[in-house]
Amino acid sequence: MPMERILSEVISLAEQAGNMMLDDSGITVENKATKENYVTSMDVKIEGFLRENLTSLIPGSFFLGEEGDPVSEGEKEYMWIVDPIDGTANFARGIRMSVVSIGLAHFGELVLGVVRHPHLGETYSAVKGNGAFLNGEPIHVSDRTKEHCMVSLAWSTYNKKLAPMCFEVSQRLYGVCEDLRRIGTAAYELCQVAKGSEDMLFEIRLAPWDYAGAAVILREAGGVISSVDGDVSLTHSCTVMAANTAGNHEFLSSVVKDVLENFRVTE
Ligand code: LIP
Repeated sequence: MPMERILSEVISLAEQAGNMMLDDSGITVENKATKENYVTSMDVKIEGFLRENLTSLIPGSFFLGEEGDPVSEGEKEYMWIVDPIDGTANFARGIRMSVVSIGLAHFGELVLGVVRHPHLGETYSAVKGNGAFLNGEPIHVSDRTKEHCMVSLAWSTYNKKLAPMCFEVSQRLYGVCEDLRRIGTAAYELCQVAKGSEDMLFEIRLAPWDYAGAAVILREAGGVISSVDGDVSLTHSCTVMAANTAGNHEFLSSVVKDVLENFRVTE
């Protein structure tokens, strides 16, 4: 099946999953490893829906989701990397800022991304080499210089021992850039960089399902995303740095790497 046809099917599935999210009555909420890390019955329901339908769309494809068993190591021709609800803490508290995030990798290279925000009616999509879109309209990163950048970031909610390092990065960026934002869904925030509303993102120890789909969208919109060691990982959490331009990505990387070294934090 051509990738454009797969994209059309994935957009439909993401919008169906988003519609499930809109009916948030009667959900149950549980904590995972820490009091800050939630999983709801809706996360599990949406992940089951996407696991069944995405692996049927490409027979033999693997599925790596936030709520299911981790995928085994090794090369896979096609692998779905899915966060059924990115921004679960927002969703569990009734803050209507959560998205469905779907990425597809082909032999370890990200080739397709869809991010759906059901409350705003926004579908971000991209296939590698074919551009990035919001509801079918082309999107592109901004050309703002670092002094005029708005930066999305977080403070290691799931491992607060790393928070001091994140606060140091925040302070250094706040002294140079225009302003900071903490929205609580990396996939949506990366899409805001892709559409030119925001300009950078930094987050330590993000999981692949938080950024896989949005990374394709951001790159196709002209942006840059990496970990501190190179490309973002498809199977393990990593520190993510994203920017509208190569120059701003270099600036962000220099700040993050200097702080990581000073705090002796390793990936
Ligand atoms: C969330 C990320 C967000 C991060 C949150 C959380 P989840 O993913 O998208 O950027 O700051 O702590 O990890 O857990 O809601 O799927």
